[in-house]
Formats: sequence, C-alpha cells, structure tokens
Amino acid sequence: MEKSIAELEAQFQARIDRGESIEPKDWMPEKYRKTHIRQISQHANSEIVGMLPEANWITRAPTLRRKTALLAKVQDEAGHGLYLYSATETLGISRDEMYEKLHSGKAKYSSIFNYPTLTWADMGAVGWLVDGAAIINQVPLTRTSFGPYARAMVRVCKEESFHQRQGYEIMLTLCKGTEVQKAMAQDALNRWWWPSLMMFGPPDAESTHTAQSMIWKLKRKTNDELRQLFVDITKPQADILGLTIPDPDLKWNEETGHYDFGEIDWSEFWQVVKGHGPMNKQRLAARNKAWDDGEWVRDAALAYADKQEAMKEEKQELKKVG
Ligand code: FAQ
Repeated sequence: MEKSIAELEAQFQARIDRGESIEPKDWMPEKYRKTHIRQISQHANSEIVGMLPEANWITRAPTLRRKTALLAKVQDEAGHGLYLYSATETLGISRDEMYEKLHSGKAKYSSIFNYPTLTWADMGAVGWLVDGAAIINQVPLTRTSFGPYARAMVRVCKEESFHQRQGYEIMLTLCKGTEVQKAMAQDALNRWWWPSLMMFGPPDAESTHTAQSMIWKLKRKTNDELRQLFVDITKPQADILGLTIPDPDLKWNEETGHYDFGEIDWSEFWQVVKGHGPMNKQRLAARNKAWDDGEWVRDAALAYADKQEAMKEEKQELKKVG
C-alpha cells in the first residue's frame, strides 16, 4: 500500500534523528529540498561574490609572498563556490537558474561582502574575522544532514583554516610594525568587527528558518550560539595582537563563562541585506561584468564539447560500417 506523505515525513525525520545522511536520490519533503536550495545556493553565491573584495588587492599586495597567498585564497573561494553550486544542482535546480538569480539581484549572498576593502590591513581583517566567522559557522555544517553539503564542507573548512591563518598573520605583522601600520590594523578591525558579527544572521528570536533547520539538522547550531562562540574565540586573539575590539560593552562574564557584548545595529544589517549597503551595487555590477566578459570562454567550451560529441558519433558510425 502507498504510504501517505505524513508517514513518509515521519520516516524521513526518523532517519535524520538517527544521524543518517540524506542523499540526492532519497525521498525528501519538498520544503527540505527548497530550504536546502535556498541556503546552499546563497552560500555558493557568497563564496563567489566574496572573491571580489580581496581580488581588489591582488595587484597591490606588498610582497610576492603575500600576493601568492592572496591569489591562492581567492582561487580557493572560487572552488568553494563551484562545489556548492554542484551540491545544489543535485537538488534539482540548474546552475544557469542560480546564476540568473544572482546576476539579476534576486538571490542573496552574505551581507559581509557589501563592505569595501580600503587598505592592505583589510586583507588581514577579512582573513582573520570573515574567514574566522565562516569557519565557526561551517565546522558544524560538516555534520549537516544533507550528504553533498556536509562533504563539501569538510574540504572547505580545511581551506578556510589556511585563509584565517594568513589573515591573522597579516594582522600580527602589521601590529608588530610601525605605529602607522598598527593604526591601520586597528582601523580595519574597527570597520570589520560589527559586520562580522552580523554575518551569523539575525537574532534567533527573529530568524525565519532556524527552528525548522535545527530539526532537519541543516543547522547544527543557532545564529546566536555561533555568534557567541565567535566572540569568545576572537577576543583573546585581539588581545594577542594588542588591538581593541570597538565595543565598550565587551567584557568577560564570570557567571556565564562567556563574553558579554554590545547591541548589534540590526537596522544596518537589514539595509545591507536589502541591497542598500556601501558596495551592493558595485558587487553586482562586477559579477555581471565578469559573466559578460566570460561569454566567449563559455561559447568556446560548448563548441569544443559539441565537436567532441560529433567526432565520437562519427567514430561510432565508422565502426558500424567497417
Ligand atoms: N547576509 O532565518 P535566517 C564565507 C537572511 S561564506 C545576507 O536566520 P538562515 C567564505 C537569510 O538568508 C559566508 N542575508 O536564515 C568566504 C534569510 O533570508 P531568506 C556565507 C542573510 O538561512 C570568506 C533571512 O536573512 N556563509 O564567508 C544573512 O537560517 C572570505 C533570515 O535569516 C554561509 O552562507 C547574511 N549574513 O541562517 C568567502 C553559511 N543572514 O533566505 C570569501 C551557510 C541571514 O529567507 C572571502 N549559511 N540572512 O530570503 C548559513 O549558515 C545560514 O544560511 C545563515 C542564515 C546563518 C547565514
């Protein structure tokens, strides 16, 4: 006898509760599929748009060593975007559709990439804080219920860890340098601190998706839990650098065993998410330009693939004849 949707959903949830991995060909509720397409494609978009603020500094890196590391990091982000688009495709959406949504401004990507990178110290701050926040968010995702996403996260996290270290090392070098260099590092921290806290998403009480995503084990920790972990890990790192986190309310709380921190400006966050951040227009324009400029490469690759296919068919015909 055919099972009802309610029975299928109960069995599906039981699999998740037992810690089983859900694979693309398995039955899944439509809402599970859709919310995974939403989160994983937004994540992929973030990796791709996230290349732009740092790519801005590749030609101006101060030494060959810095340039090599930055170039490798930006290329890694492209790779992350591609694994994540592939993982999303297994859920039944085409890459063209995802690109179209990104390029037309309909799809989201992380708020953090709508801030400008003004000085070389921003390369340090982005690696330290933005990749640092990304790791804290993504390590729990290596245990997310959807197999292709969890597996992509394992490799992504290894690479993010190198990115975080290269950023922190830039900060350390600047902080051990001249007064001007240290001031540059402090200025970068001042500008990137609050946007980094916003990366984790709205407070749990206002988060649309967290409750359901926790039940499906798409999310393994909530936005607020991850944000707190980030503050707890990052504050001692700032102390080692001798830098001050721009939050007068940041202090250790003996009772909770965590740092308390100040109020986040959520109106700024929503402005950025809605497309009115400092760099939203430039980011979208740069993505569209890269897409348009790459048209001839896509055409050439397709023409080559068509030719290969035609040659294969011709060979098969000849075999039949001969
Ligand atoms: N920016 O209900 P929630 C990286 C939206 S990768 C923009 O809490 P959810 C690597 C959210 O989509 C960084 N929008 O949503 C790198 C939803 O709107 P919707 C990206 C945001 O999904 C480093 C609405 O607000 N990482 O940095 C943001 O449960 C350096 C309500 O929010 C990931 O994507 C935001 N920050 O939780 C690359 C990790 N936050 O969709 C280059 C995977 C929330 O209903 C250089 N994603 N919104 O229209 C996640 O963990 C989750 O999706 C969250 C949001 C935690 C981001």
